[in-house]
Amino acid sequence: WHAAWLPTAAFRELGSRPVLVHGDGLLVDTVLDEVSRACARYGGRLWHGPPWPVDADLVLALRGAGPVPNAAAETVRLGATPAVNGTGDGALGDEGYLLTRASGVTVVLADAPAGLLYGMFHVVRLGAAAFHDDLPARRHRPALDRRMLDHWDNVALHPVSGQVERGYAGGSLFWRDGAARHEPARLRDYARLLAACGVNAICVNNVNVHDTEALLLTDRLGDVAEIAEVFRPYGIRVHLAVTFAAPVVLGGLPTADPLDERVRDWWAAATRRVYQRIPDFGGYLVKADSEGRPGPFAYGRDHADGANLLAEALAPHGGVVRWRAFVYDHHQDWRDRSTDRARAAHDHFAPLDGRFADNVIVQVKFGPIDFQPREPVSPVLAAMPATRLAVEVQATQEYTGQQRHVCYLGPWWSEVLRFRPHGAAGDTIADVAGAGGGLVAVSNVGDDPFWTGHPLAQANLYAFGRLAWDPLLDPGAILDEWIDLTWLPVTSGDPEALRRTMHAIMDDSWRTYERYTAPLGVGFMVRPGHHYGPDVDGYEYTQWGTYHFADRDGVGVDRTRATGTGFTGQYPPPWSEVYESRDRCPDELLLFFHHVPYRHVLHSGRTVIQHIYDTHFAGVEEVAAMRERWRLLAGALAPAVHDRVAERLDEQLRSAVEWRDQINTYFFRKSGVPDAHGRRIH
Ligand code: BDP
Repeated sequence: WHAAWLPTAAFRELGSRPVLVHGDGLLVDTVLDEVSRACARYGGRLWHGPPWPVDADLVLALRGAGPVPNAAAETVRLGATPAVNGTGDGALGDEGYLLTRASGVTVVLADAPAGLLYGMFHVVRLGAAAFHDDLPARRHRPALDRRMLDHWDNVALHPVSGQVERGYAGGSLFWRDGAARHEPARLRDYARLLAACGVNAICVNNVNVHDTEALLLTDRLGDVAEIAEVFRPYGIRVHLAVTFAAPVVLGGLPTADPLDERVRDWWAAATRRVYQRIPDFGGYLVKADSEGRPGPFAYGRDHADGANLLAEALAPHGGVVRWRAFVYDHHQDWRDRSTDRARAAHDHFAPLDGRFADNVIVQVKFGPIDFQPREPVSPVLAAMPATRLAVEVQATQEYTGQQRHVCYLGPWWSEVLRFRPHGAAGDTIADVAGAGGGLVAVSNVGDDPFWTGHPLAQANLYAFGRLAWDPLLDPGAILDEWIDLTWLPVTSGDPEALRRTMHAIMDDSWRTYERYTAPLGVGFMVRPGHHYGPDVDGYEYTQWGTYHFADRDGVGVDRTRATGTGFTGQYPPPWSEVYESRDRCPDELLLFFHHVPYRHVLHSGRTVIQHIYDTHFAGVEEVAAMRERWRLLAGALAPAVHDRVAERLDEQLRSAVEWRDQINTYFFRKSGVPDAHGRRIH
């Protein structure tokens, strides 16, 4: 499997002096393995002491694990002083490290083995810069302790969702046709990639837990233990999605009522068995009372009752239950204007704030609907201060081009993470996630030779890990790291030209995607079922919700308190007021919150209808330009990877044209307003 960031690249920079690794344990063995692979490839010498040679290029040392090499000893003294990091007491935590230069030696110092591993990957990212004497001494710690990827992988091939639900990168890395794949070598490479970008947790099966998958908790636990074995040396804890009905479907009980003694005992016993096999098991992930999954409602109980039941079983072992807030009625009557899918999560969960056990994490999709290319941030994230909340994003590109379109999501996630739901003086979404729940992405990886189907979609996986580690990183800089690690080692052309081209194609690709798809935050104009390509009215008159309300006069969903569904009232000020007001609402979300006439004038000065035409023409032109740029790289990259991207850009252009034409025609016919620039609309 090809062209993914190569965790050994920086070792090219090593000179003739050895690399000293200090410390013991499973994760230190991983560091040793990384360094010896690098030395085998690029030259250099690994030294695992003590005793220590006097000189070295790089020292990776555990503080408090006996005598350390000279340069590290100097750093230990530095590490104790707050001046080094400027912010705190020098504590490095379980995953942090100090990176510095001391007496011409690069030093990584950690208190725990995971810190050493992350520190080593940092050196790799820096490349030559890690060995310059002006390397600043800095302490690094993740902003979010929990950085998780959820795989929506089925063990058995599912008749509707296939091997991987919403998977666009081939089959599952873990499962095939009803059984575990038992391919540890490839899994190890995957674990290595994940650790290299900072991910420390995975869930190995689909949130929609079907019959075969339910058995992972019991009869098939051995398969999960085997996966955990591979991920453990990379500091990654394995989680399992479980069905709330497990006591019935697996335990033979007549009920799964969370308040029933037998049910509680069943979960306690099942969980005990899990920890016997997997002592560092992370916990459970649950989709309950959502899109047909079983849940506590059947017993007249609420989500706190349900989540606390599993929390109680996990607590003695240090596990967490991740309970998803993606709960809405998918059997709505489209004629009933009082139902609003956007409201559902807040309606269900906000009243439960304070009732969840300490080891419950309520996992909230970043937006109120469903991973659209543009949505406001979910108001649930501002409404549950007494609950640990995780923010869920979707790396798999269900609604963002399905890994056939280039759509670099770093800027979008960054915008979400920097959003301040309580206004300028309040916390960011990153702070909310940092308070205990962390960041989660639905994985975009499969058994495709390029890991992610579209080779450029690897950037989303990488950016996810990096933003989960530090949500304030600049997405452009993350892309730069990714280009450096992934592409520069495999190009035969001019590296700077390659870098420029990659940036030109990817930097703004999410906004390009937004331009040629559903306009101004209205969302969901996709083909029903598979969700690829345009179908403006595809969902409009179905049970799944009503999304755009376009008529001859205007378009958009009235979600105001004054005249609409009242959704704006779920936000705290100032956003409740900003979104309520048609004049103050940001352009990009206007149609999410308001139904407006086609000639309504945006802040940009354009009318809504003209905005629709202009952005759709522009979006297609941008894709055509991307395709041209990529062509220029032929010859600089291996044909297999160049062709794969070229093929997908052809499809992206075809699809963008289709989007443009359907959206423009639809709104031209509805509104009767011609394009101000006289362009042809069919
Ligand atoms: C939707 C997907 C569906 C998932 C669901 C979820 O279309 O396949 O099961 O989200 O998050 O976006 O549970």
